[in-house]
Amino acid sequence: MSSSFLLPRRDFLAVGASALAARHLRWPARTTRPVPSADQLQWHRDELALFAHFGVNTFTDREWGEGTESPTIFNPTALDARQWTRAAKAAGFKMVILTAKHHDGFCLWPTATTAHSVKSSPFRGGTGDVVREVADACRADGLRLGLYLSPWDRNAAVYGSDGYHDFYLTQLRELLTRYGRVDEVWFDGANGEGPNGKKQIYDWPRYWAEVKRLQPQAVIFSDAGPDIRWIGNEAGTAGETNWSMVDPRVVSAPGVSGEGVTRMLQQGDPNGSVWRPGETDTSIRPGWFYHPADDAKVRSVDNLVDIYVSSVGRNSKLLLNVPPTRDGLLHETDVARLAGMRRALDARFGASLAVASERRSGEASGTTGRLEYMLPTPRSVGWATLQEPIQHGQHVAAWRIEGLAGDGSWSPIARGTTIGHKRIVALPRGTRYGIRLVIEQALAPVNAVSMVLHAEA
Ligand code: FUL
Repeated sequence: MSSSFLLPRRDFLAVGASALAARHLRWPARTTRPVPSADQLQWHRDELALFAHFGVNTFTDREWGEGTESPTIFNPTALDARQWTRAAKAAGFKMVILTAKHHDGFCLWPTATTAHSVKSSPFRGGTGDVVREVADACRADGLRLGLYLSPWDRNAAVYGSDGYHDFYLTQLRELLTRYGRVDEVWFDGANGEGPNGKKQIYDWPRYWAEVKRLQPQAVIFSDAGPDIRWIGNEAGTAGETNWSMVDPRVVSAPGVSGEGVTRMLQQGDPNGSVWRPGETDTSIRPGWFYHPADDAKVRSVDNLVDIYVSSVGRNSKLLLNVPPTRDGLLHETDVARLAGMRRALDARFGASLAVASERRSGEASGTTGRLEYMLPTPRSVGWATLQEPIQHGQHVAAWRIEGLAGDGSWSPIARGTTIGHKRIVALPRGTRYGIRLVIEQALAPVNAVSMVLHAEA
C-alpha cells in the first residue's frame, strides 16, 4: 500500500477553486534550496546501471595496464553486445557505461588520434568498433548509453603536456558525435604518470564544457560532479545520511582526497548549494576487469540485494560493474546472479502489504508530519520503502518509524535522517497492529512523503 501525507500549506489553502492554480501551487517551486535538473532526475529514477570494464586488461589479466600492451592481444572472438544488454535489461538495469578507454590508453573505437586502438587489433579483422556495437545494442534493447574515457593515459606520447588537452578533447568529440545520444560521461579521478614520466594537469572546465556542448542532456560524473558525484568508496555503500546536495568547495576537483572530502562524498550537505547526487560504483567481482581466477568469487544474490539496499536504498544509484570475458560475453555466472538479483528484489520489494486504514496529519509549517497505517491483521512487517518527491528538492532531515502493539501503545522501531529518492528500511521482527512514519524534522516544507510496507523475506 502506497500513500503519502499531505501537509496543509497556507498558500495552497488560500488558492481557491482554480484546479490549474491549485495544481501549480500544490508543489510550489518557491524553495531556494537546490532541485535536480530533468536529466539528474532521470538518472536517479533509473536506480540501476551496468558498468562494463573491457579492454587489453581483459587479455593480460591486469587491473591497470602499462600502456605498452600490443593491440594484437585484443581479440574477443565471440563478442555479442546484445548478450550484455539483454542480461542488463532483464535484470532491470537502465543504462550501460562502457570503458571506451581505460588508463592503458587502448581505444575500443577506431579513433583518429592514435593507432593504439581496435584498428590495430585482430578484432573483426581490424574493422571492429566496440563502442558502436555497444551503442547499437543499447538502442536495440532500450537502454541508455554512458561512456568512460579515462583522462589518465599511459600510452599517449603527449600525455603530461599541453598537447594532451587537444588529444583528449578530440577523443571526447569522436565519442560524443559518432554514436548518437549519450546520457552519462564518466570521468574517473585516477591520475598517474604517462609514458614520459609526467603527470597531466587536466583542464576539467574545458572537457566538461565540450560534453555539454555536444550532448547537453548527458550527466557528467566525477568526484567533483558537476552533475553526479562519486559516493566516496567502491564497496557498494552510500552514507546512511545521504543528501543530494553538496558544498562544491569541499570537493573541488576529481581525485582530491581527505577526511572532509570522503564525508562530503558519502553524506552530501543538507545546506549544500548545488544538487549533485552520489553514484555508488562497485564490481560484481573483486576486480573491475574480468579475471578467470575470480569465477568463484562473484557476488552472491544475497550480497547483490544487500548492496542495492545500501545504495539505491540510501538515496544513491547503483552502478554495478559486470566485466565481459575474453570471448566478449558476460560470464554465465554473472548473468545468473543478475537474474537472481532481479528475482530477489521483486520478491522482497515488488509487492506491498495492504493496509486496513490510513491517516495523515501534519503541522501548518509543513516540516513535521505523520503517516499512519493500521494493518488488517497483526503481523511482522519486514521492510518499509520511504520516498520524498525530490523534483522539489530534498528536505527530510529526521524521521522515525513506530509500531503499534496489542495494548494500543506506539513505540519507535527504526529511525534515520535523510530519505531522498528512496530510503529502504529493514524493520525488526515483532507483531504490529499498525505502523506509522513520523517526520521529525524537514529543512523546508515537504508536501508528500510516501511509505510502502513489505512482508518479511
Ligand atoms: C578508478 C580506476 O582506477 C579503476 O581501474 C576503475 O576504472 C574505477 C571505476 O575507477 O578510478
